[in-house]
Amino acid sequence: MKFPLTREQHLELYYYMQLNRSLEDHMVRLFRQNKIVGGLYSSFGQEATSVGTAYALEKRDWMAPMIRNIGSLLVKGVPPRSIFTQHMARYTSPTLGKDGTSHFGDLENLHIVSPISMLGDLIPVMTGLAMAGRYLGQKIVAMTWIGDGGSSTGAFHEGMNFAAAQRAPFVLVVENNQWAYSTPVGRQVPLKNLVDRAKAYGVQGYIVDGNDIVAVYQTAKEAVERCRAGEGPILIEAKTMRMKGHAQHDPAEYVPKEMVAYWQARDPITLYEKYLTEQKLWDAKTKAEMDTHIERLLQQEQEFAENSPFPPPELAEQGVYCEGCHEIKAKWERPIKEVLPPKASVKPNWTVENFGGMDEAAAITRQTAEGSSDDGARRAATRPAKKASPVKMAGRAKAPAGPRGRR
Ligand SMILES: Cc1ncc(C[n+]2csc(CCOP(=O)(O)OP(=O)(O)O)c2C)c(N)n1
Ligand SMILES: [Mg+2]
Repeated sequence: MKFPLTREQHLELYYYMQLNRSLEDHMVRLFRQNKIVGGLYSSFGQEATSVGTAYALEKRDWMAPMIRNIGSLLVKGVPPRSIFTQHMARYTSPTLGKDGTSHFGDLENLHIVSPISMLGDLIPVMTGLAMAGRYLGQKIVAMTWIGDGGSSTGAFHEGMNFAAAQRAPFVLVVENNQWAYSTPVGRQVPLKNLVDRAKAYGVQGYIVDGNDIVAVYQTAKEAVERCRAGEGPILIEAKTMRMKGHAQHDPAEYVPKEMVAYWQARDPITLYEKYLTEQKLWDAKTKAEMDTHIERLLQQEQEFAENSPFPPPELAEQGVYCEGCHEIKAKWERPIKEVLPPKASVKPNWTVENFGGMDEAAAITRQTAEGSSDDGARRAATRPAKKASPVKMAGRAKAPAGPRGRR
């Protein structure tokens, strides 16, 4: 599937990536001035993954960003001032100064679920959200992101199995940025490609060059639309690189210099600038205008944040405990009788075809053992009855020449 982008959309992708990077530059300066409360995490080098995946979502869709997804927040419509004020714990921030980093959501308008610090936990949450949307007939898709490290948590596996079993319209983006704190991915996962995790749950998997914004967008868009069409969850592995330390405190001296150089040559913004020029989608004047606009906007937004007050002390005890929320009654969209556990007289609307006994496994063994080695037969016997999900390659894996060569 191809999802053609207009010139405006191409430029918008640049705008969000550059806004993402410049906003974080501003915040690094604020951090050094001691104006950021708490940690500051960088998505430098990962902008294409954040922006390209979120850009595939529609307004009605839902997302739950993680700490390195400021780009996704911007695409979904969060103004930079919310990100500044939030990091600076100001009263004007989405959490009124109560929480830091990008730990905020917007359930009313933008359909953003707040991040959860416990890695992996957003997967079952967003699966539930996707199921709720389907139940309400909304045709929505839910998306969240997880790191290479987070893909080894129990919640990841439980959540993916849950999503797969429920065929939830849910897209999981695994941002393989090569590091989890100081642990390289090869030291904590015995897989070359994290997309292989998808096979374990019988779901579709895509692998994409996470630094190639158009490839990321095309892949994410296809995944989102297939989910919306009811094909069940999809896992996307985006290969990218965490170009800074885990957070500001970490100089990341454990990262080999050659590795940094390798990825520097694949900087997503530089590659995309080259692509836009080669495709004649912009010229130096357009770029300069966009960059000036971004800088001006960020200066205004930062000023707003710096001039905002800190929260009043009494706020600390407000909004902590339930304020009548337990009195809210469920609003049943279907007759309650219809959705409660089925009565004995209700026929199940599915049929059980595979009884799961050894007979079937033995049949597969017999079939495949003919002419193959014992080992092959044994492997075949453990193979699921249905074909394992195909893994699709997209992006630089196919187009080594970079964004230019993607089509
Ligand atoms: C369940 C859980 N275990 C440990 C942590 C502590 N922790 C926070 S970030 C992080 C590293 C995550 O690495 P990765 O998932 O690769 O994401 P990245 O930082 O590279 O974006 C860890 C271990 C946590 N937040 N939750
Ligand atoms: Mg990582």
